[in-house]
Amino acid sequence: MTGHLSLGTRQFDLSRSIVMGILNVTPDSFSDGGQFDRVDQAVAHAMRMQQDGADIIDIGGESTRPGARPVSAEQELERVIPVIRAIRRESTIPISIDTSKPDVMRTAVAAGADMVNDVNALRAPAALQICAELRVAVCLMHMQGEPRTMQQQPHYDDVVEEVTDFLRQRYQACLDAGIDGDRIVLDPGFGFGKTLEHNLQLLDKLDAICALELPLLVGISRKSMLGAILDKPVNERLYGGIAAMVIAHCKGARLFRVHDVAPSRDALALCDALKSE
Ligand code: PT1
Repeated sequence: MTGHLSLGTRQFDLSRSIVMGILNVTPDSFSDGGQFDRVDQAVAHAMRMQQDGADIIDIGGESTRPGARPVSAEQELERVIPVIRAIRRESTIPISIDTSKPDVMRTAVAAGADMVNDVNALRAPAALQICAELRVAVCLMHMQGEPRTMQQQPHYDDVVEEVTDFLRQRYQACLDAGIDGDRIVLDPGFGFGKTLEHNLQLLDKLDAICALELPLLVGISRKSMLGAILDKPVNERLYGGIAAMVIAHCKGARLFRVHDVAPSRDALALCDALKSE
């Protein structure tokens, strides 16, 4: 993969992999304590991930895990905005906001976010237009259904073809809305309305999506597809997740959304050292 990604005022050269460190600010992700403690803890974790080699911090205030229930825009804003502001005071590291809600996109970007990471691929009314106006980078992810029910009966005739077609269409919709092509990232959405078999087919055929010649992001870290293969709980999926990430890199992915930044950075350093692709 050659080319680059424009993020804020920065240009990322895609010959070096990009690590997006996950910062969940959902209540279940943090131990109790007041809002102030939580903001402090979140900032400390973000700074740790930056030190470990993260290129982007991805902040999310609504869980999109299978079975998760939606939260209101007010709730989401209350969780993410203080954290974005606080990280901005400490660091210039690019921030992405993991949201599907136009109000949250707008407010998060005003608070300092540089990228919108949307598991709904900007399908909410006005989301495309807002991202075009804000001139932010966007990540368009494929999902079948919605988080609460998406794992009930995922169905595809050809998962690779359907995901690729969807991403191609959403990419075109972005261009039509006036979003710059060099600010668009695609993501097949591992675990989002997909059986284990669907996830494995996508991983195996990731090169088909890379044929669109756009930067590809994958998020596999700690997910249940690893749990199903390894038969291990969420805190014992690191090595399997690293293997999946290296496979994805070999097939052309260049951005990786991970919990464990330091080991991921090491694994990707090896991948990046092979300049043959
Ligand atoms: C992702 C992603 C995301 N994943 C992008 N954003 C989550 N761009 C949140 C499981 O099966 O892959 N790409 N934002 C987290 N969502 C899930 C989904 C977490 C499935 C866990 C599972 O365990």
